[in-house]
Amino acid sequence: MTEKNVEYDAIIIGSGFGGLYALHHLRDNMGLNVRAFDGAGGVGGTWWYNRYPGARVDAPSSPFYAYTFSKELVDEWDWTETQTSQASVLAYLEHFAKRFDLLKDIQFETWITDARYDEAAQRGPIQTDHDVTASAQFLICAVGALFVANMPDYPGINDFAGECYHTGRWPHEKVSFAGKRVGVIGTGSSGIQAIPEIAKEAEHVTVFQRTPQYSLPARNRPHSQEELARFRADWDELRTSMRKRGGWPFETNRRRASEYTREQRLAIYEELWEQGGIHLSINSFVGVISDKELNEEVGAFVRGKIREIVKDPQTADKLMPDYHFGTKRLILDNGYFETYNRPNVALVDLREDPIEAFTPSSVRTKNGEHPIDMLVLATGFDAVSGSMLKLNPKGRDGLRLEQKWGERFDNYLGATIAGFPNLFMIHGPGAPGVFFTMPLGGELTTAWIGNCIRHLREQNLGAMEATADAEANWDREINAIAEQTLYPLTNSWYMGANIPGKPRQFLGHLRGSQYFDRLLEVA
Ligand code: N01
Repeated sequence: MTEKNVEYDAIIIGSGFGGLYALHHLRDNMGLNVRAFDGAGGVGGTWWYNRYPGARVDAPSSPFYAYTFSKELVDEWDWTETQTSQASVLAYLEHFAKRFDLLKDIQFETWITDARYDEAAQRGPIQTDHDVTASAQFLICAVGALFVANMPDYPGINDFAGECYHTGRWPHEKVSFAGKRVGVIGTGSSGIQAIPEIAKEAEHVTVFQRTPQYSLPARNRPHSQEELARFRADWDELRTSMRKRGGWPFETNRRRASEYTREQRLAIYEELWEQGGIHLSINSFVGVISDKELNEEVGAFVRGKIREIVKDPQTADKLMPDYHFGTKRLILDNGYFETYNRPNVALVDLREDPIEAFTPSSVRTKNGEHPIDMLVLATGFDAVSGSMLKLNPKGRDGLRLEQKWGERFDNYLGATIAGFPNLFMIHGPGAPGVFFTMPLGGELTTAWIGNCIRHLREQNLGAMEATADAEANWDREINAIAEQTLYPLTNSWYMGANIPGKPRQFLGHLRGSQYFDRLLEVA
């Protein structure tokens, strides 16, 4: 498609949960002239890319990991399982795009190669790799918090001659593991979801683990019609509840650990483990993520469970997490630890036996050689800041985002950046992102962005941007919250610690409900 200098009110980059809702809201509720662009071949964002076997929503799931604003949509979509599969989430987003007639305003397979701010015009011109140029008064970056794949750079990895896939860039055609020796690097949420599925089919799986992880049983199960009917009947109340309770609709337990004996606490952990999901984390006791002693008690409980499940004691030893429970993203699995009881699965602990190099047909570690036919990289993402830096927009006076964010991801509210007028981010650094239910978080952020736009237009103002002071105060505010917890003590993608050289900075807002109150206050 060739289009030159088309003028829009707003350009949206990305058509995942955030971008699709932004298109609907700005176009249909506010009457703006909007165009969305996406490098992918269809809607879905992260759900379009992450098609690896076993991919499922690993949060308090359906119907809450979904749009909340339209009761009709809630009524007409039947979620079948409590932990929605990737294919179902993608089908839902495709349905959403059709139902709200969004596809006609999205240009797929088109990357924005240049996004600038033109001070004189108070507009942002863009260029794409498809001979399309356009401009808009507002640029909405719904570019995804987990998009830019982290590719390990082991010596010789590019010489590996077998099939090689990153979980975040999984092929659309079915990948067959049958008869193959598969090496998997990475045991975060993606690896832990994929490994049990791969092991069911492959001849042999070797898991290369850098950090052993806490993972809880997902206990995925079908939804009953009665359950869905109940959710629908109570929808308005549930939605309000999600907004108030950090994205989760139900009351969480406010028990104080000190009021229970150790035996009573262990009995409670046991019960919550059986319930599965994230209950052990959110429904056990207040302070699991901030009180070291209590945190260690829960961590020890989970380690005990891993030991009970994994039959070989040496393998179990290697699987023992040694960081503070919950300070890396908590993982929900479907039979992950059980997988190590299979005869075709081996675990390599990279901390004692590091990878030295790849050959065309194997991974060579300090202690030996592991022949493989296929390599699966479940090595995660340059999270949150990475996708904005890939876009690398230019602000006032040609300031490039990579210059501004060289040492710190300064911004205001995770939504705006000083020096970048009229640019808005959905789930930017410092926004609640994965610490809140992302679809609802996107709706609430978009409502705020829409109100900013409305205000500017009503007041006949051309542009708005954050001040440097507001950014500095905001930085202090979100860090003060993070520092009340154990999160900053752990190397995780939340801290930017998974990417060599990335500035160490907590990348989220831990109190989602308070954050959205704050947005209203700022407005
Ligand atoms: O990525 P990760 P992910 N050599 O960064 C290891 C969301 N998500 O794709 O822990 C060896 O968590 C790395 O080791 P370490 C969710 O928010 C959601 O799994 O850094 N290993 C780690 O084990 C999640 O948190 C869902 O020491 C290397 C792994 O690779 C986020 O996405 C499903 C390495 C990466 O784990 C990211 O999850 C999946 C190297 N050079 C994901 N580099 C659903 O809700 C990295 N590792 C469906």
